[in-house]
Amino acid sequence: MSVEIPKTQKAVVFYKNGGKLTYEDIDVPTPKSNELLINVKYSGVCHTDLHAWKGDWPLPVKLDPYLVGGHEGAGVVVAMGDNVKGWKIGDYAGIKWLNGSCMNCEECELGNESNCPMADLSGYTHNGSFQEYATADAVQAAKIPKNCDLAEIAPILCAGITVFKALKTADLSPGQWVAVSGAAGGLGSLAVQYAKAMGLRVVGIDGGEGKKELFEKCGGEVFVDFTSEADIPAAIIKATNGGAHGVINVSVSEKAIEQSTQYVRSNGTVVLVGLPAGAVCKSSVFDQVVKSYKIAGSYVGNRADSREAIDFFSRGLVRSPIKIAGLSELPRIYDEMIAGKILGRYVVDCAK
Ligand code: 8ID
Ligand code: ZN
Ligand code: ZN
Repeated sequence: MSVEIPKTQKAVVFYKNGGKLTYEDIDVPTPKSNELLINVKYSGVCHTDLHAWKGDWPLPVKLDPYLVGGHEGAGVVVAMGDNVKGWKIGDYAGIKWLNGSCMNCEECELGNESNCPMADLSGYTHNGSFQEYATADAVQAAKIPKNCDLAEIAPILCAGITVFKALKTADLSPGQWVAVSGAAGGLGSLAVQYAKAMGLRVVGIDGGEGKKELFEKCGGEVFVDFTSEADIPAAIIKATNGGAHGVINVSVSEKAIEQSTQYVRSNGTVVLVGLPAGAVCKSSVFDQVVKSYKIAGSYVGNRADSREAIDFFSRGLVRSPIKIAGLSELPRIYDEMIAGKILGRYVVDCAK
């Protein structure tokens, strides 16, 4: 089976960090021997895409001469390189943040591919999913079951996988309390649902119009509004009768991260996921020793985490709270993200 592939396509690109985001015609890439060419139907818009455009992390983005962002791409395989195994034309495939890794270093050998020093990142070091046709290493591309809606599954490819792995990192048992800080954003609204599906009780922290309603729709139990609650740690300790057993930090706020060390329960785990520019996680050494809590970083997930997170979605245990827009509307979506006004996740239709 072969599919007609155009020579050029629409994409959103930028030529320098913080520069104009232009909706323009660019060449359709040719897959390397190890790569799939995916006709991207929909792409989620992650806050990481905003960091990549701003250039506010200590890791430079690839600009040669431009970058195509996006790393939550869901689409259809239309071509592949000669060395690709296990895929066929017409399969549904997902573009993840981890586009490819060396598969040879100790981290790759142990299944920690996201920690590979040679990791190739979609929408950061490798042109991503804000285009109609994108390439992905066939080993890391996500297999998407045919029963899945491609718009709805898009956010699972970064946000879903990331929060699923973060919840595993928190090492919780059914019935325990997990706090999700940034609970109504893209990652947060999925974290609440995965946590619920794992039998956990969820306290959420976020603020702004419609956030509490979305949190409750996702299955959250207690909502703390950071814009009106004067003592957030005290409110959470009271609601959970002693503090959250685990905390998933998905806000883009250094202050919120520091506060999470104050409301985690003794022997609990603070998981760092959100990446506010230049942030430092301050933890009182006295409190950390006496309460014996842990602080752990969690960075997307490996291939097994990806498959499992997709499986929760395809079985209907989690749903994506999405709003669909056109790819050309990306600059407006970034403005809304900067203002903290997005409920759940924006997904862009790459053909519009
Ligand atoms: O693998 C990883 N570690 C990984 C993967 C994917 C994304 C990390 N991230 C990072 C992103 O780069 C970003 O820094 O996670 C962060 C959150 O991504 P997102 O969920 O895509 O962002 P969002 O949709 O804008 O949601 C952020 C939420 O945080 C709330 C906002 O209201 C919003 O709902 N928030 C903020 I900003 N300040 C808060 C505060 N002080 C807060 N919530 C509670 N307290
Ligand atoms: Zn992401
Ligand atoms: Zn490696």
